[in-house]
Amino acid sequence: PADVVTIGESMVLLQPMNDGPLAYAPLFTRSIAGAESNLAIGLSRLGLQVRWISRLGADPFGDLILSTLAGEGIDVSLVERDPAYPTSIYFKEFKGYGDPNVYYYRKGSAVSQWTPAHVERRWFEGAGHLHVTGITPALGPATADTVRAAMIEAREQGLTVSFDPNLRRKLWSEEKARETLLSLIPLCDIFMPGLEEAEFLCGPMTEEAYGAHFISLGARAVVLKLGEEGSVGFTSMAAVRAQPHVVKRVVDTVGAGDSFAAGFLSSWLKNEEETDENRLRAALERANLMGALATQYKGDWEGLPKLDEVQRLLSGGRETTR
Ligand code: KDG
Repeated sequence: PADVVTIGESMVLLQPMNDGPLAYAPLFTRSIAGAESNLAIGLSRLGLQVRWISRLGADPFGDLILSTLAGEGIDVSLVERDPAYPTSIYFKEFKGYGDPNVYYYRKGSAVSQWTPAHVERRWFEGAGHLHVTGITPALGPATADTVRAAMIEAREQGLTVSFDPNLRRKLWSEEKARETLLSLIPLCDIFMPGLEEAEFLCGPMTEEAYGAHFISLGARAVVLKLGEEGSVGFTSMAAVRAQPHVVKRVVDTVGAGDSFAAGFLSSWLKNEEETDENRLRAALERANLMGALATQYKGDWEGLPKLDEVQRLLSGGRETTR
């Protein structure tokens, strides 16, 4: 049985070997990426059982994604292959400063064809929690309704649900994004936006006001990611601020939010008997560490830690390196 089910699209990722304009990049490394599978890898490395639900083309890149995720111990047995539509790809462009640019080639992908009719009871069977992001709703004409149907079905089966808005402006208009993302909040238990995403959704407010607002929309817990400032979490009973885990240099920010979410959920889901305050504190501390560690390598998930490393870093223990 799965602790966590997650639903979304993964792509083959081509990263230039050197920084600079993509147009002049002759050499690439090839990997895979996708917000939900990044989270799945993070959770699996932390010892949780994870099922990844998706669609892939019946093509070699689909094979690569499946075998990579299976190699990370993730249950991919319910992933569909569609011979009529391809597996997506995306490129990063490192400028030598700031966040990398990304270029998507994912219109008309196998996932873009998802409709609510694809949602199956067995996706959620035996599982305790569903994680979705705001990327999937942007991918095709009926993918927002598919995510909505999945959230409803999961809740009917007794799962809790987390939702990371993961705003991707390159995928849809601001109006559509705002309307759709706001409409999904009442279907989640844990809402995890970044500060800029919260502002995009509701306009400028204090952190406390964002917490109260998203709770009034139906979320039980709200987690605000503050980047280099750490994070804050809110429930109706508690408000907790967690200091950032400071790193010397940031190599690649892409994937940090997914790693943060994996850190948060891996702790939150295992600490049900704790008070809201203790539960939030432990989950935010682990989330901050995981988010920071994800920025230390190029690639969206390769640098994610295993459980013993996380425990050692959180307890201040020393590493035996040789
Ligand atoms: O959060 C990281 C993801 O954005 C990245 O891995 C690729 O899923 C992806 C996307 O749609 O940007």
